[in-house]
Amino acid sequence: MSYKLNYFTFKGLGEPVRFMLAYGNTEFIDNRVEWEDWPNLKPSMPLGQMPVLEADGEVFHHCIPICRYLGNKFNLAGENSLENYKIDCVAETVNEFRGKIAMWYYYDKQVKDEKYEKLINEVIPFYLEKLEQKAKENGGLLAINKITWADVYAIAVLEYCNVLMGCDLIANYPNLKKVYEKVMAAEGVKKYLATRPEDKIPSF
Ligand SMILES: N[C@@H](CCC(=O)N[C@@H](CS)C(=O)NCC(=O)O)C(=O)O
Repeated sequence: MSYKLNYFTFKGLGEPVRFMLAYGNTEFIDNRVEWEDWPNLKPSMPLGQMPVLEADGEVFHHCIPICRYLGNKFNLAGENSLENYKIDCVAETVNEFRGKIAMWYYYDKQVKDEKYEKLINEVIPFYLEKLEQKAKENGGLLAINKITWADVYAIAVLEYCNVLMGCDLIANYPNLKKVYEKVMAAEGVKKYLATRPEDKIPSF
């Protein structure tokens, strides 16, 4: 069975899918599309956006639903509706957090400078403290007391946010560090990281 992930040449919304496939020890074609090649490819994508995963004879799009699908396949989902709600809720929180950082990153320099203090001193700590608390309650995992696709998703998103902010955002969050270490310790993830290309973030 062949898997092909189509995304750009940076982490962004593609990295959670790459991490999920790696965590599941699944060989995949990591199709990193150059920004200048995108206009030709865009019309062939379900919503004219990426990530798009070709797998199991289907074409999957939207990052979180793809991760949820892979989570179900790789035994990284919950056992019941409540557990699955908790997993979804973490993923949504992390996605919202990423959205705030990504929005800031793509402003022009003047607006970025104006908004930086609030982002770094208020917005980012607000989300990280909530997530730190979750990780504390679950013994170093975010949603429930077993590793789920939300943990893998969160760490991949965090890696992207670290690039955008130019620092290790969870340096002072010991329980989030535990989540990070658990995800990074997976054999498939270690293998993926050993050959992961450097990011090339286009200037949109
Ligand atoms: N809801 C989608 C959003 C995907 C999305 O915004 N993709 C952006 C890159 S991060 C994209 O393809 N931009 C190029 C374009 O819209 O032409 C998801 O969660 O995957």
